[in-house]
Amino acid sequence: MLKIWGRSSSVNVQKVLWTARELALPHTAEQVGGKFGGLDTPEYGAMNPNRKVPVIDDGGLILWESNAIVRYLAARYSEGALWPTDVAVRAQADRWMDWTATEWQPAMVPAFLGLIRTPEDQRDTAAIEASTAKANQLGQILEDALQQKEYIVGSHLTMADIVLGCVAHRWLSLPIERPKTPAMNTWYRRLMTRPATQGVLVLPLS
Ligand SMILES: N[C@@H](CCC(=O)N[C@@H](CS)C(=O)NCC(=O)O)C(=O)O
Repeated sequence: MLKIWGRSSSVNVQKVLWTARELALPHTAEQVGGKFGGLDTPEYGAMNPNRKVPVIDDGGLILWESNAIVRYLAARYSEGALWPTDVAVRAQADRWMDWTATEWQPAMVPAFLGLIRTPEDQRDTAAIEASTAKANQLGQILEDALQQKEYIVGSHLTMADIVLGCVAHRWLSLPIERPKTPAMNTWYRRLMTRPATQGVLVLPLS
């Protein structure tokens, strides 16, 4: 059975939990990392030398890096659905997944850590403001791309919506000033009606 390690408050773990639930894959999920600890054992280091979450074990295949895990699960268990078979469509899904991991997600990290995980009197306001401005600028790119679209690529949910959706959940839930993003809000609400997101994309952020 698929095993997933990682605290469910992690956006990167949420991507994997949602994918497993979306595909109705029988799985176990172990809370490790953050306040749960467990990343400094020799056994965990052997699975992921980065000592980060998430990690999966699927029938002996140990894998880390959240987007790689989502791609693997989609390719193995959801060809033609979460995993677009058309190479050009898949390239666009990959493009949005890589953009999320390398641009949008890192841009909002200082704002997230400052506003959600740091006591008010210890916050670096300048860092939070710079992070918010960058995350908002990038959020506008996704807003523009979602105009007149139900999903980010193609006509149905793909792996790219899952990865983007987890990060959009975080951005849309941060206590910051944001530009108006009606297309993103409609898309996000559509994603949040899916049973697989219930209990995974939760509030408040923590
Ligand atoms: N690029 C990696 C990043 C993994 C990562 O940074 N994970 C964080 C949580 S989001 C982590 O393990 N932090 C240490 C901890 O939770 O104790 C991925 O996408 O899987």
